[in-house]
Formats: sequence, C-alpha cells, structure tokens
Amino acid sequence: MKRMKSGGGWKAIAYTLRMAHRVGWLRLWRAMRSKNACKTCALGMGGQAGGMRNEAGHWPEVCKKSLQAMVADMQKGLQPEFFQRFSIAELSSLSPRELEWCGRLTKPLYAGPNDTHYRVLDWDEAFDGIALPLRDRPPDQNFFYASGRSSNEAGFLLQLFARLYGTNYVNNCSYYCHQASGVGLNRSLGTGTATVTLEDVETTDLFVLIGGNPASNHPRMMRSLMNVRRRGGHVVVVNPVKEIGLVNFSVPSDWRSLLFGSKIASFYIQPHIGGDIALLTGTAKVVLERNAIDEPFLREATEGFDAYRAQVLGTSWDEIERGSGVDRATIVKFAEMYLRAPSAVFGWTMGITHHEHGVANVRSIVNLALLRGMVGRPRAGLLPIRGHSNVQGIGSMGVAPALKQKILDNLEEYLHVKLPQRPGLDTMACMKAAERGEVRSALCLGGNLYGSNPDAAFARRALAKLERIAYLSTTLNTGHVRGRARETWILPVRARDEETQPTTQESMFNFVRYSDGGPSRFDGPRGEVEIIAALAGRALGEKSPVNWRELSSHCHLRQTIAQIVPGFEKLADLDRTRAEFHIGGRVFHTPRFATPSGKAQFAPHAIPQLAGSDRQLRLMTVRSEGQFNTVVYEEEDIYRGQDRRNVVLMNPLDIERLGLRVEQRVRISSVAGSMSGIVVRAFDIRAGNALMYFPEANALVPTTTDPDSQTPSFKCVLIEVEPEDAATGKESQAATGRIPMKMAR
Ligand SMILES: Nc1nc2c(c(=O)[nH]1)N[C@H]1C(S)=C(S)[C@@H](COP(=O)(O)OP(=O)(O)OC[C@H]3O[C@@H](n4cnc5c(=O)[nH]c(N)nc54)[C@H](O)[C@@H]3O)O[C@H]1N2
Ligand SMILES: Nc1nc2c(c(=O)[nH]1)N[C@H]1C(S)=C(S)[C@@H](COP(=O)(O)OP(=O)(O)OC[C@H]3O[C@@H](n4cnc5c(=O)[nH]c(N)nc54)[C@H](O)[C@@H]3O)O[C@H]1N2
Ligand SMILES: [Mo]
Repeated sequence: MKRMKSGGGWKAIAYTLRMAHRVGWLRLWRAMRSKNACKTCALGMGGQAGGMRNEAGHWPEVCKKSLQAMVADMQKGLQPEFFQRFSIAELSSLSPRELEWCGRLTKPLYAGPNDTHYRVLDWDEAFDGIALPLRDRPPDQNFFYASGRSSNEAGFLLQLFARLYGTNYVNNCSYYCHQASGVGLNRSLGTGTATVTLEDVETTDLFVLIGGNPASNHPRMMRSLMNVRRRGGHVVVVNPVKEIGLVNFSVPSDWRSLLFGSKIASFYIQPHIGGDIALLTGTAKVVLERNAIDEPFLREATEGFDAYRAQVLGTSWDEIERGSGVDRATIVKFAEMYLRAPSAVFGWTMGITHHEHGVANVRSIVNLALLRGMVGRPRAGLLPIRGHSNVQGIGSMGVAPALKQKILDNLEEYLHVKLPQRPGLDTMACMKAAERGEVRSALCLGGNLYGSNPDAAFARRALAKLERIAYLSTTLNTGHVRGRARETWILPVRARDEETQPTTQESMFNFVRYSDGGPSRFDGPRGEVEIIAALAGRALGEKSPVNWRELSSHCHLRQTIAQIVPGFEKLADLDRTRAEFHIGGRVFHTPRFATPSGKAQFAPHAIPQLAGSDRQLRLMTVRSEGQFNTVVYEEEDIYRGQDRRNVVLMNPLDIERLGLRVEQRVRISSVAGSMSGIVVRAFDIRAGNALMYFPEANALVPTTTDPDSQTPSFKCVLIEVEPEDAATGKESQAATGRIPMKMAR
C-alpha cells in the first residue's frame, strides 16, 4: 500500500462520501449537524453551537473518526435471531472490526456458565439478575468501571451508586490513559487538567507536541497547529516515529490547506521510545547554561528550582545522548527554538503517559516550561491532549477510587450519610484482585476491559474468575465474547445523540458542552442514567438515602452535581440558559498555582535506565488511523501506508542487523506472551524501536505499571523478533471471520 504524502485531505473527504452513501446522505447530515458534543476525541466539538463546531465557534469541523463513530451508531439493530444463530464460540472468532459491524445492540443479553449462546432477556429480568445478588456481597468484592464516552450525568450516578453501596472500587479508563498527566500536573501545579484555552493554543508562538499523533487521533487539532504555523509560529514534534500527518496535513475544511497541504512540523525530533526525559533534560541544560531562565518568575512562582538545576547541570551530555538517542546538536537546535519563542504551549499524549516513568515524563515537561515562565500566562501553558470525548468529565464527576475531599464533604452533608473510607482501587488493581478471586463482580459503563488491558491472557483469566460482569454497551466488542465472567450481562444503551434528555460533557479545555440528545434509532436501548438508577434502586433497596427515580431526571442530576462538584455550579441553570461554560479555576493565566503554597513545584528526575539487550527492541503499541481504541473500523492504516494490522514496523537498520527481510513472517515474544505470523515492514522509526497495533499487541504487553499513576507501560515493551519457519507460520492475528457480515445482520 502506498503511503500518503500528507494526512487528511481528499482521502478524508472521499471517506465521508462513502460513509454517507452507506447510511443515507440526509440521515448522516442531520446526525452530524445535531446539537451534541462529538463522540470521539476530547477536543469538544459540537454541543449547543451545533454539530461540527469547535469551542472557538469555527465551522465546519469534521473528522473521519466522528463519521465512523456516527455511522457505527446508525447501523442496523441486532435481532434476537442473531444470537440464536451464532454461538459465543463463533462470535469469539470475529475480529474487533467484524464485531463492531455486526450491528447495534438492542436487547439485554445474558450468558451463564453452561450457555453456548447469548440469550435475550427482558429488562426487569436483567436488572434483577445483576442487582439483587449485590445485596448479599461485601461491597469491596465488586468494582465499577467507566470508559470515557458516557455523560457527566451517568458518571456521577455510577459513582454515587458505588459509594452508597459501600465501595471505593470505582475507576475509569484514564488509568490506562492520561492518569500520569493528572498525577504529574497535580504534583507540579495542584491542578490535573490543561492550563490553557483553545485560543492560547492557536495563538502561541511555539507548540511542542510530544508523544502524540493528533493527525490521526485528534484530527481537528490539526487546524490549530496549521494556524500556529500560518501566524509565523513553530511546531516542534517529538516522536520516535515519523508520522506523515505531523509533517504535512491537508485540513479538509480549509481550501488552501486542502489544495496545497499545510506544513505542520517546523522541526521533527525522533528520540528513542522512553527517551523523553533525557531529551527534556538536555533541552533544560541548554536553557540553564545560557542563563535564559525567567528569574523573577522562578523566584516568585516556583519552589525546588535549585535542586532541579543541580540535577540537570550534573547530567552529562553523554548520558543525555545515550538516553534520548538524539545528538547534542539537535537538542541544542530545539532549545534555541524554545529560547527564541515569546510564548510556548507543550501538548502531549500517550507517548508520554504509557510508561513506567509516565509521571516523571509529565513532570519533566512541566519543569522545562517553568524554566522560562511558560505556565501561568496567556498563550502559554500545558495541554494533556485527552482521549475519550468525556473522559475528563467522568473524572470530574468522581468516577475515581478517591473522591476529592470537597466533593466527599459536600456529598456527605447533602445526603446525611457517611461514605466508605476504605481506600479504593485503580483499574489494574481491580483486575489483579479479580484474578486473585478477591473481587467477584464488575459493572462496566462502556469500554472494553478485555481489549484495553495489557496481557490479554491475564485479562481473560481475571475476568473469567469473576462470578458476574455486566456491560452497558452500544455495540458488540471482543470483551463480550472473550472477557466473560461465569455470568455475563450486556445491556444495550442509547448513544449520546439518541438520549431522550440532554446530557453534558467536558472537553480537554475544561469546557462543558450541552448535548440535546435526539430521536432514538431503535426500539430497545435505554439511557445510561435510567439503567444505572434502576440497578442502584434494586441493589440498595429500602436503605437507600436517595430517590433513584428522581435521580433519573438528568435535569435533577445536574442540579445535584452543581451543589456537589466545585466548578460545576453553572450546571444548575444550564437547562434554562443553555450557556456552555469553562469550569472555574482550571485555566492559569496568572503565575499563581493551586498547590498549597500557591507555587509551582520543580521535580528533578534522573534519566531512567531502560533495560534491554542487543537482540531486543523496544516496542510501542499504538492506534491506526482506522480504529478507535479497541474498536477497529478498518483493517488498513492509510497514514502509515499499511494494508493490514498484523505487522511490526521496524527501522531498516534493525531489519538488517537482526538478519530479517521485509515481508518476512516473524514470531514476536516478550515476557507476557508471543504472537506469530507477524509481517516485518520497514518504517521511519528510531533504530532500536518497533511499532505494533493495539489491541492485538496486548498479547505482548506485561502488566507492569508506573508506581505513581498505575498506568501500564503500553509504549515500552521489550521484544524479540525471530524469523518464523514458513511451514509452521500461522496467522494468529488477522482473525478471519467465519460469519459473512451480510448474514450476520
Ligand atoms: N482515530 C482515533 N482517535 C483517537 C483514538 C483512537 O483509537 N483512534 N483514541 C482516543 C484515545 S482514548 C486517546 S488516549 C488518544 C490517543 O492519542 P495518541 O497518544 O496520539 O495515540 P497512540 O496511537 O497511542 O500514539 C501515540 C504516539 O506516541 C508516539 N510514541 C510512542 N512512544 C513514545 C515515546 O516514548 N516518546 C514519544 N515522544 N512518543 C512516543 C507514537 O509514535 C505515536 O505517534 O486518541 C483518542 N483519539
Ligand atoms: N496496548 C495498548 N493498550 C491500550 C492502549 C494503547 O495505546 N496500547 N490505550 C489505552 C487507552 S489510552 C484507553 S483510553 C483504553 C480504552 O479502553 P476502553 O475505554 O475500556 O475501551 P474502548 O475501546 O474505548 O471501548 C469501546 C466500547 O465502548 C462501547 N461504547 C461506545 N459508545 C458508548 C456509549 O455511548 N455508551 C456506552 N455505555 N458504551 C459505549 C462500545 O460497546 C465499544 O465497544 O485502552 C488502553 N489500552
Ligand atoms: Mo485513552
């Protein structure tokens, strides 16, 4: 498959036309124009200003991913006959893509220990089956998980349910995502989210993009980066892989960009996987050696500078070059660009957080920004580029193992109850407790814990040990068939734009969007809030201090949240004003921070020693252009020019050094497992490193986590690559579906 010369552009437009054809032009147009926050990434498009509009009001903002998500939600509903016809074993042989395109879930489903097929239940049976056994269980034998696509209202209710039930075993997908950003930013600045607005990003002089591929994963951010360049600013990309869309991107909604393409990266630096701390230390060393620091800012607004300076100056260039894989001249050039920039924003994604030193990575970025006073003023600051469209809101609502003290106090006062004090568990800790048999049941609001977990064999084992698991989902995924407990329930939910009552979401810029909902597309699925309220009412019965029926009104929920969650006060009037808003206290335009002393905290970090021998490569597991997390929409990755997913992308030097050939089948192994039938492909990636696609490659990722954020090291797995005997080479990954898709519907 040929690689594109530019990301976005006509390919994206042609795709839009194909998708429109699939579900009908008018239907798709109406759906995309509806007043609902976009379902995919957390840039926060749409909402009250109308679909396809960003929070700065720009229109039209559309990306392939939002179309894919929309078209998937608009596909036909699955009929009960489907589950009579196809066994769970047959469904297990389907790839993530095939499962996604089977159709929308419309009826509650159940499979017990001896069932070969899912059975359709009515709602009451399902609610009783899931909720009543909870009454007899110690609360800490259950956990509650949320992905990041559900509403604030559903998230708030889920955690309220868990806490009134009596457990803090509540967490969300951020533990596999941006948790390191939250922890790192909190320790450095006392805040866990972006310090900047969208306008800051668009008007900054230098945008440093570290460890992310927004061309593919946050396409609408590319307009902002294009704008930075058009204003004469610079974009520096730090990424082991040369991602074509970060070199050149055609913004489909801008004719000039569409026709001629827009240069994105002014400078592209390719460190080793895990080499960012070394690179950032080197950059800071240049800033310090040239005494180009903002002294008044450092004196008045920060603490810990001396120790940090000593650590950086004490690190040798040899260590820096070896640790980063980048030569001194390149680092000096980057530092000089930083020194010349009157303002700078640092943005990062999973290349920074998916490491055992994820928090140290994040704090190293903050350190570098602080040196020149690039936090706490307009047009400068820090931006964790979030994943799921409402993952930030789900966290704000308290779907986390520990509630913020203020929320806890408010809740206790409001409800006149004592909430559980026993410490909660993060996602990996819940999975491990499940494997040990200490946790016995789980309730999952969206997501796919099987597909998103490291070490797929472990994930399957842990989930299979559970007595009960209930999934609230829109479509079938691998978790439903490979991540089953002894008893499994699947409850079909409405998508955001099918909700009968409005919902709210929070963008990565701390902007709260109001989504109208819309007409339901199927008979069957129910609203998430309605389902959670029904389960909570049954599980808690008489002793519940709240009226769950009352709480199934979203408007009532918003009023409750407004009283409980600081910063969300404006939710109380939102149904009347419809005025979307920025959450108070999150944007930092003055150099006073939310730490106890009001000062930002420097944190010295030594360069991590990454293990590995000459025979091993460091593997990152990443997304392709055609997927959204564990949901694969297309097998190909057009940006990286790959026609299939069971590939390992390597530097040509490594291919030669290891005695391999391009297109050769290999077996890849790590401490966690192995995969065979993988095809070797050459790619522009720093030598010593390799790339494979998630979720398939989770067979190789061990469950080791960053001790500070409990985030798995999805981006730094030591692997060995061995040629496979052609005769025994089996295709393990390109799961060939046995159910023709037409029949499946
Ligand atoms: N199309 C699409 N959009 C999505 C998603 C999706 O699956 N598909 N998922 C959503 C979610 S939940 C998230 S969290 C985001 C994820 O967005 P990204 O973080 O952009 O996604 P990844 O594919 O994990 O890619 C990480 C990037 O980091 C680079 N990288 C890997 N290791 C390192 C390292 O050690 N250092 C540096 N500097 N770079 C490194 C990789 O080369 C890759 O370009 O996207 C969101 N948007
Ligand atoms: N190896 C490796 N593993 C990773 C990553 C990686 O880069 N590499 N990335 C990690 C990251 S960043 C993340 S965020 C996690 C993602 O982990 P999760 O959030 O657990 O998984 P998703 O694939 O996003 O969940 C998709 C499912 O959500 C359901 N769904 C979709 N829309 C809705 C809705 O509106 N409501 C409800 N209730 N359900 C809905 C659908 O059934 C769909 O199958 O994976 C992590 N795992
Ligand atoms: Mo994520």
